[in-house]
Amino acid sequence: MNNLTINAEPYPLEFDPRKIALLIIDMQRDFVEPGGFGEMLGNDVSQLRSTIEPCSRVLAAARAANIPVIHTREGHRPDLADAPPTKLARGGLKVGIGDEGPMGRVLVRGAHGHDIIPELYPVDGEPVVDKPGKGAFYETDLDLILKNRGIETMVVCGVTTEVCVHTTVREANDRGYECVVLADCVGSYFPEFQRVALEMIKAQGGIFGWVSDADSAIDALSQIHKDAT
Ligand code: C5J
Repeated sequence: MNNLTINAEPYPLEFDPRKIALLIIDMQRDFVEPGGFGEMLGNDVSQLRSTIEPCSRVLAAARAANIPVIHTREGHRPDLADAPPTKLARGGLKVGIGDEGPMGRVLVRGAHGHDIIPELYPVDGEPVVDKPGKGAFYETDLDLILKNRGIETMVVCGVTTEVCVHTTVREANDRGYECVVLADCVGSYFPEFQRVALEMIKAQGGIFGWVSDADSAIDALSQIHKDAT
């Protein structure tokens, strides 16, 4: 199969359709629904909800193209042994990580709030990477999963743009992966951070990666589907 191109900034990204994956970062209730960790930090979580519809369209296109889809979740063991004390103390929250909240224990694996929202729920065969930090490569098996599948390029969606998406894209870039971040599929609680975080990725000739959008990604992924049938 020939290489394909996704329309992106700072310039179109060429990719091998056998070596591309979709990575969806932390689309968990704790970040996008009221009563979760995001809201406990003082954020208006409705700011992130506009990402759900374009993300679900890209997810459907990735599934139709039969490319690997990988989901991540930020959170901790129930005994919190993998949570740095500094992270637990940060913000001096009344109800914080590990405490009982309206959706169960905050950012704890197995809690209702920790899980992925129903609109983007993984199906069988889609790995879910549980990560204790902001970056999806830190203390996880994501790199191994990608290497075993020969992945070189990732289409990146999820939240939040300037925290877990940025950290992960930087980690991926240093490991030699090419990431294209879809502007309408990533979200921030702060409109200014959203704008600047996307600028930062594509500045200086694409210092960390590329920026595109759901429609452009779907166009490119639909070419894989066409070629394969
Ligand atoms: C944050 C994340 N913002 N998934 N996590 O704490 O971006």
